[in-house]
Amino acid sequence: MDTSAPRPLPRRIAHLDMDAFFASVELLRYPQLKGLPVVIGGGRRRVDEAIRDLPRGATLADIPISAFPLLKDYAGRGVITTATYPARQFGVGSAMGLMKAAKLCPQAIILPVDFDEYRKYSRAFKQIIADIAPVMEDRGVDEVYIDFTEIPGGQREGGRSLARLIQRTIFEATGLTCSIGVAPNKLIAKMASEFEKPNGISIVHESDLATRIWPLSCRKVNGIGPKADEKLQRHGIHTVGDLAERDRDWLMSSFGRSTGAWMHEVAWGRDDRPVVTHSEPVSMSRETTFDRDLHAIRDRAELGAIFTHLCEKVAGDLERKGFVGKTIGIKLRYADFKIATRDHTMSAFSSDAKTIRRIAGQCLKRVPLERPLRLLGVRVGNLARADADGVRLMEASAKDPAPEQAVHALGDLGDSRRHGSPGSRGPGTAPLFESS
Ligand code: TTP
Ligand code: MG
Ligand code: MG
Repeated sequence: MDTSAPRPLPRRIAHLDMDAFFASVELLRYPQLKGLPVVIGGGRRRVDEAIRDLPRGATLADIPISAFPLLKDYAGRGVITTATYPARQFGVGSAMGLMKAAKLCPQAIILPVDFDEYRKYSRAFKQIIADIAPVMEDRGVDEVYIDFTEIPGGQREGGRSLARLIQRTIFEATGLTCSIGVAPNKLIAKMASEFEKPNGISIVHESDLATRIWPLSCRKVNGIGPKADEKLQRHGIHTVGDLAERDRDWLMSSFGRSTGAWMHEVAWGRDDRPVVTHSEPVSMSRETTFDRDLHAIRDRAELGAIFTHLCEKVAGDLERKGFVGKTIGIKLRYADFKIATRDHTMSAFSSDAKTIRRIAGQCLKRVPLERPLRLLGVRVGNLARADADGVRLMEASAKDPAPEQAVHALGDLGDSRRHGSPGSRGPGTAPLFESS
């Protein structure tokens, strides 16, 4: 009998997530705000420029705290992207409307979003990790999965010592803190990274399922959203443990075969998805929420300018990252928060702003435009590397019309160069971070 075959090492998967990421990056340039409630949201405003009018020789760190704008004085709309931990004590957090946040924490300082800066730090911390533990999967602007299994030291203390090394190296190089969960798989690692936030590490073993995972609410499972959770609640299932008690067959008949089977696996802490090192983006998009609701006819020029600007931004993103796309789509949010999307797939790839603008314009003709609009977005999907084999580019002059459906009175929105004024844009356009 051969007893010499090496036993495979137990899988140790880490999930790392930066703490209050956008806010923490802002505090690097405004260290005087450390310990204060700060929220990040809204577009750049005049007051933001004012606080940067520094006397000669002074730095951003010299700006007195009293010079920063407060949430209570903020009149615009939009949502908070994130808040510092001191602000979270007041119940303020991601995706909350600025108006509501101002009621909860009027004294919070509000800073505008600066995606370029966050992307810079995002690249930096991921590079640090990849240098230490190269089996890393990019999961968005501030988080990654890392396979510790085969990394030297990755098994020590269940992964704690490698996690500590990564945490310390990121902090020394950037001044940013993160939290890490190490577990037998991605599913549990993702939950575990939240256990000790901020600046924490938590190690979870298979044997900890009942004590550490089952007490959690089902919403903590990555993949169980508010709708599924509501339905689970209606069946008296509140925690992951409640879910584990249910019969697999019952889950499958109540939630559909694949969802039900997946829920059963999740409840028992099973997940064998690998850490995928090269995740390519599936789409790139830009969208903007307007300062005030806009009407397709009355505000045609302004909307047209914003629309063209969004297309140019997406084209720029594609160009910079070396991608081309085949599917072009739009997204509208009406004043009543209802969303409409349309897209069209072309016969060849493109990253050209004019082509994107033309196809997106045709998509726009296929949605109702009578109601006031709150948000406009442009997306390019079906991406390929611009230099990949077999990628045929659309000729700039080629006509690739979207199937014309009901053509609305508005027709195509105007062109920014003719109608738009530079000041008429909404607050900065937000790239949506997406990977697979
Ligand atoms: P998160 O990791 O969800 O949050 P966070 O890093 O701010 O805080 P935590 O310590 O709890 O991890 O998101 C990362 C960044 O993504 C966040 O700093 C801002 C942005 N973001 C949004 O813009 N909108 C959102 O709704 C969320 C959840 C995040
Ligand atoms: Mg985070
Ligand atoms: Mg995150």
